[in-house]
Amino acid sequence: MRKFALLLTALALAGCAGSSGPREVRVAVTEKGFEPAKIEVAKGTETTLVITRKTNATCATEAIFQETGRRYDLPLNEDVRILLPTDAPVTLHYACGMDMIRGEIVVK
Ligand SMILES: [Cu+2]
Repeated sequence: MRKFALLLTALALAGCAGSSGPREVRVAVTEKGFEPAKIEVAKGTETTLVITRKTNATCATEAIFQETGRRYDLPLNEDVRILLPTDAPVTLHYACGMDMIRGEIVVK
């Protein structure tokens, strides 16, 4: 979490080549589940969710999104990129195939 904040700061300081391309938010799959389990995203900002599974120790080898009905395989140590619908306020719920390990994205 702290590392992420520092990265954002670094990008801001670098004046980063601007707002080309979608913003990225990252979620890791660890022994604790989806981390962070809850993410807030600004409405109207094109945002890509990047999920990276970093453990074989849980059953979260896929993510199923309740609101969109989409299912994504999560291969170990590979970034899975998902463009989020951000045009309207919504809470997107996603979970492993058994609906045991859960996460959510709040667009507001
Ligand atoms: Cu599960």
